[in-house]
Amino acid sequence: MPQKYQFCFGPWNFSEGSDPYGPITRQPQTFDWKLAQLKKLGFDAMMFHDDDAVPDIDNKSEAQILKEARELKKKLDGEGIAAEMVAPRLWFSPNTIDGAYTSNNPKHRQYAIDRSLRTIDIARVLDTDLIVLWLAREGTYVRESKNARRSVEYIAQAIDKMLAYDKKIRIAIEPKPNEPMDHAYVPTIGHVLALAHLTRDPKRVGALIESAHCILAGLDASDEIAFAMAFNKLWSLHLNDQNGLKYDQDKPFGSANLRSAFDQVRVLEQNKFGSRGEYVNFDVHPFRTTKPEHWLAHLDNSRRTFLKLVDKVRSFNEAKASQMIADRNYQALDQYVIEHLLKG
Ligand code: GLO
Ligand code: MG
Repeated sequence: MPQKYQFCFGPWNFSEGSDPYGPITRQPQTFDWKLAQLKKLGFDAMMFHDDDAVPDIDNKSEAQILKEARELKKKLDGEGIAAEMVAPRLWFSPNTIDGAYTSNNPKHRQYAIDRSLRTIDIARVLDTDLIVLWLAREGTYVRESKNARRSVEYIAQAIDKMLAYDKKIRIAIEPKPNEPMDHAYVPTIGHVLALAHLTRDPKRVGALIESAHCILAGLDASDEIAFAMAFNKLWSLHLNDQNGLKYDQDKPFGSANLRSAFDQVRVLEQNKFGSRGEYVNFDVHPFRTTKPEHWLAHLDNSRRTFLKLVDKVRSFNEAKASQMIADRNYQALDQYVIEHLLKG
């Protein structure tokens, strides 16, 4: 049976167009509006930061956090939308200026752990066992400002606290080599899988791959996907695109490099991504120039491109490709891929 894919995105994917050089270009919308758009587009699930689920979380009691999470769960159930994951947003607070789990200030490290445990509380209520860690500020601007070995140990210790707090959760680390940091401590999927082995339960620590983050690390996203899948560790996926080594662009999937997008979909198909209930997430943003009336296009287009590439993968003549490979005629194989992608 061919894989039927399920699709997902997060409320932050309706971004408003601000960048370091200018303000927003689209007026912020409510959460309810975003949920209605997700539903309208026919997506299956939503991803959440802890404070997407419970806004202003730092100023709320544990009881209030649980109450608001329950209200959200009711809303999602009413729409038939699942929560894919919850991620602690550990990069906004004044307590995480110098990093979260790796801050040089012990009080701030504790804040990061406490907040991660609240994230787990929210995930339980939203009925997902997946916690995502994008380790945004775990790195340095000034290399000598932190002890790199101790930082890796701090991250493993923080993960241990989460694993001990809830015996059912799984943690998917989303590596990214830079931005906002100059250098991040967990830059690639190989680092993620190695870090899992420093924790108390490596089986419950896996990976989330984002296409653009692989490109920023100078790596091929389809090879990174295959690497994680060889370990059965690809628990979530952020497809998007990125035009080389620039700021993090989060372009629509396939927008910069269609062939790479084809290779990513091919590797997902070959390894049956989604057969264990995993979602295809698009971590994409509208261009700053996008008008409010075109605000859904980057999400809809990413899914359209993905599904068209699924067709391209399924109609790729594998027998013909195998013959070219047997003949070591990679010149012909290269051209066959190009012509297959160009075929109307
Ligand atoms: C930024 C990341 C970010 C995460 C999200 C989930 O570069 O891709 O969007 O995926 O915060 O933790
Ligand atoms: Mg992402």
